[in-house]
Amino acid sequence: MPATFVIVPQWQGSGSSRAMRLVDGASAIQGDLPAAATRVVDVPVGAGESQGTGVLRYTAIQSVLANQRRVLASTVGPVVTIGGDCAVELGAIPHALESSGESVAVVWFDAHGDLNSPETSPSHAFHGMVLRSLLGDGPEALVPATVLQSTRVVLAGTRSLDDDEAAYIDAAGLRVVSVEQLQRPEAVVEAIAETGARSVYIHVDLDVIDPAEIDGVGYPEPFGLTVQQLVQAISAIRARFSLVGAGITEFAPSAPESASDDLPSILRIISALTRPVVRSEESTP
Ligand SMILES: [Mn+2]
Repeated sequence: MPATFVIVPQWQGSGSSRAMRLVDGASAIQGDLPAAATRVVDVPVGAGESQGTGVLRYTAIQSVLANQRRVLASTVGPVVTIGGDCAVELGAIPHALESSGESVAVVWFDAHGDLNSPETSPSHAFHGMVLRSLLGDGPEALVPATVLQSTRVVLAGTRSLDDDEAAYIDAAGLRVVSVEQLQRPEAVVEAIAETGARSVYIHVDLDVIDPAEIDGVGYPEPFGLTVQQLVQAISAIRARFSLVGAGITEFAPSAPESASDDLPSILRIISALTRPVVRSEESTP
């Protein structure tokens, strides 16, 4: 079944000074997607308030989440969520887990861990906390009913962690596949196989890509993946596991007219996520 694209132009989860450019990024990607297969989630214009939660713009994030859940409830089959900031995964991943009915691993392609809590976060921006919230540790209204198991998470291409995030990774036993290891696409496939999962959700924060190959990200980190390596890793994953959903986040072009510099790369990634594949298991007689 072809994927439905759900656009979530949320910027309130980002702490970047160019957070509002995430709205331009979402709309630039939307312009290249088939309109009939695309839904757009309403995002409030205002920043919202933290209400003492330790989460910047907490009320706005809560209201986007409610809108996103309503849109997702009207979709059938796999969804590719287009951010917006990484916090759009708070609606997308529980929806994929609840819809798939089989054991799902989440592969988190991201330069960062997104594993802070309101207590440990230096910025209090929720996009840096979303994976930890998905794992069950966050403000009550931002912890999903279906939480992710730490044994089912694979961090991929991670290379910039706060000390508290590194400690959390060790304590929770999260698997990490480094940029170096990803020179061999099978490395991520093996890490997923170790989780025991049969299917996969793929999160892509575009900052997992090396800054030499992507311009429109708010938090560039050196020594990342090439677009080719990311596409090869996605293809290797899809050859082995069924894909229950995916997210592409954090596209924040420096100006609306410069979005076109990065769009060919982004469309290659979307194509790797959505083109039909025959899995190796199924092709073996
Ligand atoms: Mn991220």
